[in-house]
Amino acid sequence: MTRGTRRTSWAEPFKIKVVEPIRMTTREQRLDALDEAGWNTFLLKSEDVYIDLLTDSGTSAMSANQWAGMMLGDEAYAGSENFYNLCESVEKVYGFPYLVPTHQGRAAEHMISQILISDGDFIPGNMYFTTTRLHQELAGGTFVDVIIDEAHDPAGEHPFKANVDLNKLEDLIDRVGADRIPYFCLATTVNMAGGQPISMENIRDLHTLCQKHGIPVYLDKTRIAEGAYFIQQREPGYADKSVAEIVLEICSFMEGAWMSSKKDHLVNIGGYLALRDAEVFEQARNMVVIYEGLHTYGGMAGRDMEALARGIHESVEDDHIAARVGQVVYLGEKIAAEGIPIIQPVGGHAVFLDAGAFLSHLDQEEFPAQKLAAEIFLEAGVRSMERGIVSAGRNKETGENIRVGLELVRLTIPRRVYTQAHMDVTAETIWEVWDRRDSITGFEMVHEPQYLRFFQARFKPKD
Ligand code: PM9
Repeated sequence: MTRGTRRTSWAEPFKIKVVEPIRMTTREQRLDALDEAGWNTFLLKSEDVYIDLLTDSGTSAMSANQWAGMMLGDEAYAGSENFYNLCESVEKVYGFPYLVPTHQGRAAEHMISQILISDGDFIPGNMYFTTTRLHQELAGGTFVDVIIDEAHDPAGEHPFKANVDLNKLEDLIDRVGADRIPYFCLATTVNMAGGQPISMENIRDLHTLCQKHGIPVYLDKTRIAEGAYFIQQREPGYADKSVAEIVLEICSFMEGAWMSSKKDHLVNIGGYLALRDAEVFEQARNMVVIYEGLHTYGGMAGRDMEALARGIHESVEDDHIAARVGQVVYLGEKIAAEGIPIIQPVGGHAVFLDAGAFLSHLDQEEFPAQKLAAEIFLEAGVRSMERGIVSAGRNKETGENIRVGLELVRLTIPRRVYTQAHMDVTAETIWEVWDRRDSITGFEMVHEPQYLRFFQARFKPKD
């Protein structure tokens, strides 16, 4: 971004070539839609949504270059040219020599969990993610959160809330022994903590400690570019490094990584496992043919792999990532300006409303974040997502709801999709709900699926 003395505004480094109409509905239509959807924003029909901030996953706008690549799809069953282009992009941008493609991130999580985890193992990490933890549990492991305490404080301004508390990790190693810890599960931006980053210093120290105990560090690489951008902006010594250089440095500490390409990589579908260990690679390459497809497409069409190979390079361009995070911060600051509680500092992919504070008159078991997401939709057709007690699920031993410290609503910004005016309408919608917050009542859950309940649970308003 070039900044003159008078010019402090920035603009996206692209112009718009194709548009997709969206429509506003009436309050009555939205009420009917919510009722039909069991008051769960995941169960709404997209045609009823005005501004869709449910997720940044698979919702990006592709570039002209990516669309051009789609026409070069080599749809051979085996050995597609696009697979080799994908391998080349991953090796160049992240430095991993081995790649196993998957249709999206959780398929890669499934494979790495099955390969590395044995029954009774413990997997430490910097806060859980829903699908990641489930795959670790299904493989017989128990996730242990060793993130710093500051991550659980919504208002705290710590610049690297995703940092690992090395004392907590050492305590775990002392308690269960390093041989019960197959790997450390690291995230460079922690989704459930509000899209918060980790510092390079902490990554380096974590790597040193893990190396001492023979524990490999594996990375959930989803949204790594946003994490690298925060390091560039906030960590001493990184201001002059490019996001691409920082990304490569982060990966240099990792034994392997899985990726949901539906986020950073600006594609609508895709993912992979990227590895250094030839033996783990051989096992994953063998496993992928059972669940995904041949090891040279892993559930993606050739054209998808080509769009992905190109999106990987675009994802680490400094101007792109500055505009992407800039838009998120713009929305966050506009909402917070009215005194509305959000997670601070604003994260990389989303603004997280502190629903526990927003609806402080509700008990957590009345699902304040779930209700707030529904109220925001009712107000103006803006779709968001619960990230609190519903997402956290139940304790696998006691069966109790896990009363997580963070009860949040996530307003997630798709990449290159919405304008600043959409952000303004969204902020104004939140202001309106804030003004009538005292009259909002809670929910009871009337249908609860066994796995990842937040996707399909149904609710009933208490009023
Ligand atoms: N994240 C999200 O909206 C997709 C829906 S799950 C609520 O944030 C991380 C950090 C993710 C993630 C998906 C996955 C799984 C792994 N790690 O959705 O399977 O944020 O591609 O990736 C979602 P897939």
